[in-house]
Amino acid sequence: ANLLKGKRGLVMGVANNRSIAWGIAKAAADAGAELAFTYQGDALKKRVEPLAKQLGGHVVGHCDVTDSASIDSVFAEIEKLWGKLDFVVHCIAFSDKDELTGRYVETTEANFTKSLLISCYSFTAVTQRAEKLMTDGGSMLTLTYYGAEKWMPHYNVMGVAKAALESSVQYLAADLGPSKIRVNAISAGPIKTLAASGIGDFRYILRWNEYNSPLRRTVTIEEVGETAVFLVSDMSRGITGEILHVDAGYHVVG
Ligand code: 0WD
Repeated sequence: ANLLKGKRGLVMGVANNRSIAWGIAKAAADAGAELAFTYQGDALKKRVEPLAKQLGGHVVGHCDVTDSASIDSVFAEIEKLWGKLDFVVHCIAFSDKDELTGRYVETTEANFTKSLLISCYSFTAVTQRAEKLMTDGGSMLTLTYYGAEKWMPHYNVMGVAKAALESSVQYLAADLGPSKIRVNAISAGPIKTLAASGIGDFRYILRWNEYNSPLRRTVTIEEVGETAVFLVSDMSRGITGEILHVDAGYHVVG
């Protein structure tokens, strides 16, 4: 189907071909979207450039969301390239790995601040810039996890950051609704990616989901990608402020 034909989207957070952002990019390109990509630092540039090329996408530069000038420069590039924007996919999160194991109560102020800045505030910061380019309305999408809703082993400060991110989805949806910009999140089940490998006992969490989710399996980046296509397409034009679970149903388990 050509659900995204004529639409132009920015994809942030591709680290490699296992990234959720990459699953979304592939599905969006299959659906006819024209894509732009950012990368974080030179090490990832080498990975992102060939991937972007594979989908006929543009690389609009380095973006480290802790550096607001780099966010501005990426949006300036997009303005030059397209003059407007239809959707943004934000697949960015960070916590010091040492704090994704053991007890949440040990979280340091420095890692708390950095985790919330990168994993939560950056979506708001990106939305601020995107709003100006979404002159025909648009769709903002971010990625969250069930650890925002309930305690999960080892998720710790990321759970707190995701709770703040999910709340910000609601506030942003209300702010941007009058401009016909929708703001949603996908709450994905656990998937083995670079970021996930930093979480303690991640293999056990995958296994636990295989045994206990209603569909008795985990989900893939392709499945998250296809749901993302729906959420950034006009098919979902009545949906905003939503946290949509793509988790083989695990969220009903409790
Ligand atoms: O099980 C999972 N993998 C789940 C992931 C379940 C539910 C949600 N998510 C979320 C993550 O929390 C994140 O928000 O999905 C999003 C994408 O994560 P991913 O695909 O699992 O992980 P990965 O492929 O590692 O991409 C995350 C990327 C970074 O990769 P690394 O591993 O190098 O930190 O986020 C980017 C970076 O490319 N990133 C940043 N980008 C710009 N500025 C920054 C930053 N400061 N920090 C991290």
